[in-house]
Amino acid sequence: MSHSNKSAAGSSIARRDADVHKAPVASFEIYYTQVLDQDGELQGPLPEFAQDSSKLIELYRAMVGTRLFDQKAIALQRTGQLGTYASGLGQEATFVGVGTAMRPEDVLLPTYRECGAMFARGVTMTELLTYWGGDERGMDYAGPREDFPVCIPIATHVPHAAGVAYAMKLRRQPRVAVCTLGDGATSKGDFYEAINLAGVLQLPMVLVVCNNQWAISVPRSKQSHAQTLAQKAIAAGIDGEQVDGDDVIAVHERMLAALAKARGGHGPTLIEALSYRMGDHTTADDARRYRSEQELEQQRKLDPIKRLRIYLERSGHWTAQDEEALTVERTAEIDAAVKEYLAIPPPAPESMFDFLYETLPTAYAEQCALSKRTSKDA
Ligand SMILES: Cc1ncc(C[n+]2csc(CCOP(=O)(O)OP(=O)(O)O)c2C)c(N)n1
Ligand SMILES: [Mg+2]
Repeated sequence: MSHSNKSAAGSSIARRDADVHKAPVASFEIYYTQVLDQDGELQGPLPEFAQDSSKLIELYRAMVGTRLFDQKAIALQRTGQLGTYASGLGQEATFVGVGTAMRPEDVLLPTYRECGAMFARGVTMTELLTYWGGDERGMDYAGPREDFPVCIPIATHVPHAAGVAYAMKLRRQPRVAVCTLGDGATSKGDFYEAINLAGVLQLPMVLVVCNNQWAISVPRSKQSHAQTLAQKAIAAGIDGEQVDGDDVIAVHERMLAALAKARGGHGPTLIEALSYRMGDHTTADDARRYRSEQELEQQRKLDPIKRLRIYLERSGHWTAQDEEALTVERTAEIDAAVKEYLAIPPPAPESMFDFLYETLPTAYAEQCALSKRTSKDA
């Protein structure tokens, strides 16, 4: 069909539409929340929790710690002391805002980029380094025992989160399952199935779509034709909203609201946190191959740490000396964790079978026995 034929067909559809009676039956709006803009200027009143400056300082310290850990992890990978690592550079406000809003009894189901949320939950730096060093024991957290391990397969943990939330609901527990996922993950069937269930069963669940504008080399514009990812929630009959994911105050505030709603039995919420992946996808990637330096330059202006620092300094709650002391303190903590991690003896090769199945199928049981014999001989 030629282009002109197409337009003719289009206008005939428009003519036919005008002939029939139609009335709107549903309409929806997606709200966007921002408290602190990129220059550290308040866009409205401070939420109640943020009126306590010590709370803001706690969030700031957590974001700085996350970034320093991230830099160290990349340096360790580059020097052959860590496996592939997925940096959260630029997304610290989202992850810290999410993790710090949860209660200890809630359950976090993260993907691979959210160390800021995991630290807030009580996962240690040593545990995370152990995991990224290729040792599954790093996921056997001493702290948040019921939080889920890092989920590498995209979106497969979203139905798990619905299952966890369903168990909480059946047991009448005032707890919430929080599932963090990427923009790319919202294209998976697992995601749609899980949010449908969350809506139907009115589960105590908060989904945080950490929209960092990229899914490896696929930009947001090629991920979905939908204007927002938050609106995907509407089709599942659940509330969806956007938040400035580089504004830790806004993220923390919207999380508190969604958690309270879920805990009170009023169902799930999907929060799309708009941010940007400032680093490569992982240490196995080179983002210069598919995105421009100009884009990165633009995004650097949105830096979540910079804007809160400006705000804290302007309001007289933070100084250059505080910054210096924080860097020294966090660096020492990270160095101690690295030392501890490097001293852990590597796992036995047969441990790869440990967490696969409750009862190993015969073929694997044989391989496991063989592996045990080989490692004893070695
Ligand atoms: C089921 C599955 N398919 C493909 C991959 C390969 N993969 C790893 S990360 C990724 C992109 C994910 O993008 P997004 O959900 O936006 O998360 P981000 O990495 O940006 O945080 C893909 C396709 C995978 N890990 N799992
Ligand atoms: Mg992404």
